[in-house]
Amino acid sequence: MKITVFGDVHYDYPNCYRSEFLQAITLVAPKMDVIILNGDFLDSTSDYARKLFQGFIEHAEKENFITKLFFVRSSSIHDGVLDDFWGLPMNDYAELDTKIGRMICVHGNKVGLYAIKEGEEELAAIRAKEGLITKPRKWLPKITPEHHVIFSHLHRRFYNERQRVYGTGCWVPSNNHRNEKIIMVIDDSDINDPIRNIPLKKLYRNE
Ligand SMILES: [Mn+2]
Repeated sequence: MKITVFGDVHYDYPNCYRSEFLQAITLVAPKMDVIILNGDFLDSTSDYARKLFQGFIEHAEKENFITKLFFVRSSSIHDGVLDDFWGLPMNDYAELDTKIGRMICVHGNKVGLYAIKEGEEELAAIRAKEGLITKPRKWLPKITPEHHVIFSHLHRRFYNERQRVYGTGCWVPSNNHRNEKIIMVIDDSDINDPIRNIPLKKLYRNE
């Protein structure tokens, strides 16, 4: 199974790398079985956000990847418009059963993930996963240490294979460019390197 995860797109935000995001998702979609949009897909609940979202859905229909999409909701502040599109598959998390183990995609705000200090985002995410294991949430499946947990929300890209904790980066400006325009691709048939963060530039080179 091939899965791609995009986090914190903030599609209607003025400085969103919107055309690059559209290029990235359109380029990877044909090779993917599932495309997870891991929360904060939108930035506001304005009419403009609704209109842009409608345009994105029409693009996904035209490019034949609409049936691959799954939306993970963050908050009503950012993802409130999604409620108007209740026909699309969406939930507060996505759980996937893969050959490399179970995988949970969730937006960090839902599970109390906040980085207090710059540079401690990965550690905060590891702690958040531990918190889910020791204090299971009613609305989430029971999380075990074996789960791969993919967080968005911090707008930081990180990858901790040992702890099975990952951060997705963002599609809006960040104080460090390495967090921007990241495509997370999971290929559970690739035993050596099943989870990769591919920067947009590299994606173009591989084509
Ligand atoms: Mn965000």
